[in-house]
Amino acid sequence: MQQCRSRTLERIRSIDYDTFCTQAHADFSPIGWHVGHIAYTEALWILQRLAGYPPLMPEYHRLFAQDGLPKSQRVKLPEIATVLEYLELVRSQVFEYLAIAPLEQQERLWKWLIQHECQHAETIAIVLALIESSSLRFGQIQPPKSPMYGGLQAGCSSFKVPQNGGFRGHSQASHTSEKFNNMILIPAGNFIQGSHEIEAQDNERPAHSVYLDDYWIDRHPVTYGEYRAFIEAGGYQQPEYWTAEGWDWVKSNEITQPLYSGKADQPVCGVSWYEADAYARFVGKRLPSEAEWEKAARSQNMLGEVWQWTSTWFAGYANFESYPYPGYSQQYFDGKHRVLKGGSWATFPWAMRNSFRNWYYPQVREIFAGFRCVVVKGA
Ligand code: AVJ
Ligand code: FE
Repeated sequence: MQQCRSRTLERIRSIDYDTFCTQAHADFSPIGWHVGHIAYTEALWILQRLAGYPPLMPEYHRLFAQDGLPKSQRVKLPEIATVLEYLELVRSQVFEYLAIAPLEQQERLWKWLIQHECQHAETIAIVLALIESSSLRFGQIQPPKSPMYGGLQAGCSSFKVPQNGGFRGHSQASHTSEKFNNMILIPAGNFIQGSHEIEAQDNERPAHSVYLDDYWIDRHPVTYGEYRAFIEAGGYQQPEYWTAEGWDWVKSNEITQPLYSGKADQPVCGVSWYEADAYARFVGKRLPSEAEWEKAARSQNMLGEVWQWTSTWFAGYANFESYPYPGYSQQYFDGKHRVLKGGSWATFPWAMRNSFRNWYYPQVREIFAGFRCVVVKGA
């Protein structure tokens, strides 16, 4: 918990009050709200629910609860120092309780809470990237550079995709035609999807066996260099590559390139599901299902570069049981969110594993998301 907290605080180390309160985008709350919400959530689940303490600072309930104010009204925040004091007050009481807590019976909730902070810390990184770029009214957003992005900057070096490295070779990997260059054959068979580990979120459970036929998957996420070919071929101007919904979205938002910029050998970052889906069609491939992604991840390192869109709608696995509250995952089983896998360079390690499931609307491109493609033989 302390390591996670240090990294959260490092991420907001040198921001000013303006940055703390800015709503950079209608879909994202200000950074200061996320900080207060991290504290509020820790107080609610550990101090109130586990320890049975009365509500701490109830005046913050409306402001920092998930179901409190609409995002646009989360901009009137206490001073940075005041919110940080709240964070510290909650943490000191939590650690006092930890000394006597029956941790064996509570491990799942404590591990859930760490991952809750990780997810909000990633959203903070997204908001920072959006704010940093807001002076650039045209063109793409530059990758974060300032020291305020400490963690992000370190991540940017691992952002680079090795031409042929990283993967030691699948036992059955082979290449047939050019289309299959830099693709790996994942042989037909069953694998265990999801997780029953104590860290696993409700939506990763229960672990279950899934059979998949042979398929080929990209060795690395699609790079800016590769994606450029799509842009230069007029991909954003030609409806045949897009779903009807995607084409409407591209036209009405005048989208012509990914939101974030990068070098030719870096993974594309800042594309919506629609763009990922259209590119895949352009190269005669398709997006992987979540299961295809997850099975491949068993034999390939696929974590920590960019989140990767899949063709799967976010839904519960058979016998899903919500935890710790229906609003965490179940509320989003609405057939309107697509699953993302893998984790980005802004994801803390406690919330990054092959079975982890992220979800967003298909038009969201502010998150650190790219994609890789799959194809089956004969397709
Ligand atoms: C899974 C990242 C979409 O940040 O909205 C945080 C996770 N849920 N607090 C989000 C979450 C409640 C969620 N995402
Ligand atoms: Fe939350």
